[in-house]
Amino acid sequence: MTNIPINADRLWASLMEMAKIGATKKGGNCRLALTDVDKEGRDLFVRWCKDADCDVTIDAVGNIFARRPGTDPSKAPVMMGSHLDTQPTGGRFDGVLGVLAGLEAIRTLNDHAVETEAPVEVVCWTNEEGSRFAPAMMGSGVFTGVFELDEIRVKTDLDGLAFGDELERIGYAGAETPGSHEVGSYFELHIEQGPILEAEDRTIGVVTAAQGQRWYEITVTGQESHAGPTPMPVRRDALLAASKIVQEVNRIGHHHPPHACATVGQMLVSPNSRNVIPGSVFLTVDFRHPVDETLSNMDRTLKAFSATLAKENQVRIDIVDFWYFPPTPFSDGCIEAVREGAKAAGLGYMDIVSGAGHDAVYIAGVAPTGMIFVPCEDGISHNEIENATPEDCAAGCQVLLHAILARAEALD
Ligand code: HGY
Ligand code: MN
Ligand code: MN
Repeated sequence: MTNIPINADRLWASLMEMAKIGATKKGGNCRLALTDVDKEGRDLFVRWCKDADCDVTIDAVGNIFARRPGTDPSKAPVMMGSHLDTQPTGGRFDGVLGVLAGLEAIRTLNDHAVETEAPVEVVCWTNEEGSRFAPAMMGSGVFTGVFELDEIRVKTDLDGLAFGDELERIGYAGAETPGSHEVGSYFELHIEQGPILEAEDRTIGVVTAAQGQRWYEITVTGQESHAGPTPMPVRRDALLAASKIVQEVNRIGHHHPPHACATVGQMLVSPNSRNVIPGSVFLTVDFRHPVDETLSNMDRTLKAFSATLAKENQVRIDIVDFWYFPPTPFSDGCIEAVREGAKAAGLGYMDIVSGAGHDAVYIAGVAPTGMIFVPCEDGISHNEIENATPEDCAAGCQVLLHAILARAEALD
């Protein structure tokens, strides 16, 4: 039963149809969370789920649940999913593959009139990317109690628009209380977003864990003054100090090879005028590592460096610990179901730790959870050129179907 074939052409057609929404000139997607194009993508997904005879419910943070009934409605559902929102220069597969592969698995069960004891669901989590509204993984974070709904609703984007208002504006502030929805187990198919599977020539990544993350918001305050008459020795140049933080963040990343990652992704310079010495700089730092103690070490190093830098450069440096989650292991039962799925499909596979954060990290806190990776071209993601092959997408979907069928009869 677990080897019924998914419809690879239908999956690819759905991916390409969704990719038309928020399509960018370089062939990627821009569907920032809670924008009109995010709504358009959600609406299409909901329509497809209803066409597949699913019951669709939406919770108060906008998570969409599409349920295919099982023979025993008292059993908690086996859930699949990911996200439809993208980065501003995002690709056509990050998140989307997991949502539409879940839909394809349900369509395949319908095609073959397969009955499962437990209900099977596909979910679209709200604002996984954390680009327009930070932090990331908001929908799954509220669902699992990591974030309070009220604290998330008042988060604003760079234009001062609030999450809660935008969610209502697009019509996805649902009635269901986040977290009241049972989860028997959860599987997320995702592109790897890194180069390992391609380099090792494996089709399936059996994801054993996700590395931990620490996000910081740093404000450097110096003194604006005239770029002409202000002598170099008396300047309190916020951008000079900020640039030294950027260098140090990069050094910290290189200091813990091979897994540590350290990135400054956002920087806002004020007043951002070519003949004014910058008085203030806002920048973000993203640290990641699979070992929590190393992540703490990176944290301590950054803060010690910044304290010394502030004194030496006569600037003020405020560091906000903006977001943290520890390295997160996935459940042995789900990992084994993924491995069995890869073997049953005759696919090359390997264990892998996720460098990226995913909604599965939070769901792992409330239910047995597993992830499946497939390669993406040159390991590139969060980039409009992000690409995956129809064959790899289909292979990942086949393993997903196998894994959920194995669980839909026998839950942990
Ligand atoms: O940042 C991440 O790892 C994810 O793409 N939100
Ligand atoms: Mn993603
Ligand atoms: Mn992403």
